[in-house]
Amino acid sequence: MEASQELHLPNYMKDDNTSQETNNLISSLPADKDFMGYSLYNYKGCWYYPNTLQAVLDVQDNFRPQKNDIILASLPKGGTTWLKSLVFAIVHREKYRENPQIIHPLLSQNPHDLVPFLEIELYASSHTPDLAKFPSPMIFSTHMHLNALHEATTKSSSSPCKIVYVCRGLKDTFVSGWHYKNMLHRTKMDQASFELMFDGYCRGVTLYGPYWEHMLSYWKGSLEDRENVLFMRYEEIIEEPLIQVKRLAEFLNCPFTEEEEESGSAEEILNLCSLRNLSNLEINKKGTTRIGIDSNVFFRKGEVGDWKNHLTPQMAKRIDEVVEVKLRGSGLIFQ
Ligand code: PAP
Repeated sequence: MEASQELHLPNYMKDDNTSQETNNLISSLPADKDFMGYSLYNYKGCWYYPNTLQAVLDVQDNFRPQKNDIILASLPKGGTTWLKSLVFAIVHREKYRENPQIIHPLLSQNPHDLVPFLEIELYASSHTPDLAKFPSPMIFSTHMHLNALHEATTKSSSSPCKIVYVCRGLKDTFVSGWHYKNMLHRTKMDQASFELMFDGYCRGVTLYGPYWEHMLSYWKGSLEDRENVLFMRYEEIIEEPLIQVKRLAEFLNCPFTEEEEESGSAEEILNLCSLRNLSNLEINKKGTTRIGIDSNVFFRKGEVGDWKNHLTPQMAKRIDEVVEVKLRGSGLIFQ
């Protein structure tokens, strides 16, 4: 597929919002192309499109979280939408329980509009966005590696904020990303594109890749600072949702009370945030998120092991081998 083909392109994939200084930096960086022919640049071990890199640099220069802020970090297609809805529902649960006449925001807004991306939304449109307009505690999200995010968070004058990370087995993540790409660009790509995308993925040349480095940065960060960095896996939320929701609430210093346990508050949150519930809402079926992406592209099957329907045994073997080698010795076992 040629980059010149007319496709629906989100801003983060473009190269029209970079400063002269960033252009100079870009010209000195290792370059490659994604499977569609769009240029990616490697900055400090991570691949970015030009606009994404610009926004990441702006986050690093200008974003200084406060102690009570919460950052939801995720591997792209690793469970971002689910984590956003769960954390929003957990953190703001009192507000909506006390005011049952207020419609819960998750019923009228896409989770991505409730928890904005730092670099894909806020710092993509301004070097210094107005963050004061968000309710406290502020919940932000990012796909940046932890070492890139730390360039901002460790420079904050206040104590460290909480960071929750979610990722998913890399074969399912790839397949989810493939479907996302087709829906995002409103096109049906062919088998050759599928294979090209897979090759780039296994080489680590994909936006925010290599994904194993992404996972490792948060894995190590969570081991070094258990109080402030929580490492979660999509599969474990699927397997034991109640345990994981409670774990999340405890980590965020808002554990479920005994009364809430008895009244089934955690179960209610899980139902509200379920794929079935969210994907059937009008707003998520027909709406468009603030960053101009159709809301429905974030919801599909949500099945563990869907890769078996798409990858050949050879492809599965290739990615398993890459991951095994890259994660070896880290203590992180993730296929
Ligand atoms: P993003 O990083 O682009 O925001 P992200 O939300 O991480 O995407 O990934 C989308 C995947 O999460 C989809 O998986 P699938 O392609 O294998 O089906 C989507 O279906 C799944 N997903 C979205 N919302 C939920 C949810 N509420 N519960 C469980 N899975 C969900």
